Amino acid sequence: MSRLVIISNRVSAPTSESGAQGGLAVALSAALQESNGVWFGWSGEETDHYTGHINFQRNFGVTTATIDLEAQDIDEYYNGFANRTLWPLFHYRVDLAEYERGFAGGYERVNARFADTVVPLIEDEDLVWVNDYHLIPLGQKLRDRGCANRIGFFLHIPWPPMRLLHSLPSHLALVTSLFAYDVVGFQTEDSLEAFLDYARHQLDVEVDAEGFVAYQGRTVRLIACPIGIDAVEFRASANGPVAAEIHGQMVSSANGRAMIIGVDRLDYSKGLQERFLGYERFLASQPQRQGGVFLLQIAPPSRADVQSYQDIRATLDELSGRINGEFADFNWVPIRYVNKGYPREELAGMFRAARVGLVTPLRDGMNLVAKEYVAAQDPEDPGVLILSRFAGAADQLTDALLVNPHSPEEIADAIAQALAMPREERVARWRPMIANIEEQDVLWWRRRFTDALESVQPAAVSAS
Ligand code: ADQ
Repeated sequence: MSRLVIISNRVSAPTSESGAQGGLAVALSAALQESNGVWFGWSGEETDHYTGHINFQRNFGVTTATIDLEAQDIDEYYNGFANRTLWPLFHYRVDLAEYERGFAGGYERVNARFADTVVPLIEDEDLVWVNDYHLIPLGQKLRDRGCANRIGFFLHIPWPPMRLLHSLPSHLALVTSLFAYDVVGFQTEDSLEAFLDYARHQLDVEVDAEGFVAYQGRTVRLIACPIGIDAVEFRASANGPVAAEIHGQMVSSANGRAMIIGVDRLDYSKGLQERFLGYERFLASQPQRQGGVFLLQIAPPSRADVQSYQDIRATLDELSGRINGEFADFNWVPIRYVNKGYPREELAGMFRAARVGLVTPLRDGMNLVAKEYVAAQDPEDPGVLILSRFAGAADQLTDALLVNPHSPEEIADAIAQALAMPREERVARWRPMIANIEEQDVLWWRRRFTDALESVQPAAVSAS
């Protein structure tokens, strides 16, 4: 395998040999170890003045190279264009997307800074793998600096429909910059199709049978490449001592009640407000179930510097309080709402203890929680996954109870169906899902992407 240079906004250096930090970091770290590669990105730290100084570290066989950014970069590039413009727009929330010239300028500047800093680290035969919406124009900026390597890009979030993308003032430049890459990967066929729809209508280009599209002298291969989890590791966690301890605590604190679990970053795309309303509808429509069930919603805050995240947090505080006030009894609280993160082994134990996994994003590139919930289940007595039709994972996990996350009635009906589902049906639904999750795991994803990248011919480019 060629040496790999992975570039992403943030770098997740391994913290242990076993990779307790999760599937993506483990999969990429394994690829970096095998190929003696390097992982480059922002340290997450702020500096008074940008210097471009690279901090190299080597942990458990993985080399990371990080730079600090100055306050204006973080405001305009990260909190601004990435999280206040692209994130909402790509999750179909045009109402929340903010279009500020300063954001767009900061995005270009930081992408140029990434390119300037990483170019000297790239050797002739390296494969370069750029990740996610923070860095869409990076490939173009690397080409501008004479980088002739094979460069791939993977988008972890959905690609929006053409009509929505039109609301972005710089949509044409953003899309055409993707043609600097050799391979562009999407989570789903749906996202790939949405990209192609734009390319056909705006750029007048066509795709061939292998997914190659040519535009202005460059050819890019488009692939759908759904990300997976490290299923073996997660199942082992669910069977391990930490999970067993947590499982025991959950069972005793549930006191015979059925637990429904939700685990999400606190983000408006995850459909938490709609989920609470669906659960409220369930409680109201099934009075005989009240007191016999509870929802554990774990939602650690994220992107707290962005107003829309402060707003959704306030909304959920209010809504969970209202529902609890409406239905709770002296010995029962219908929603346990927790704003903190938990170690993966503990999450695995909680997932196993839950009769129902409630995963209802309004839009999601993939959604790894859905896969983790399934992987954590007891094969003899698995719980039921309720999954949004609008999560990328719904393409693979077709045996889940699929719902429209905007419909409180559908969520309420699915909860009732899940709680009443006989064991034979639960097992019959779980088996094909776990088979898919084990086969198309995170290593499968990584190989599929790097194989596609390795198989393209490097194109000659000249520095401009
Ligand atoms: P996210 O939007 O962050 O990822 P997701 O795919 O669900 O969403 O991954 C979240 C990860 O964080 C999971 O591994 C989960 O276990 C963990 N996590 C969430 N809440 C936690 C908590 N309270 N404590 C500990 N861990 C927690 C983006 C895209 C997704 C895409 C992924 C990967 O938005 O669509 O699936 O990237 O490509």
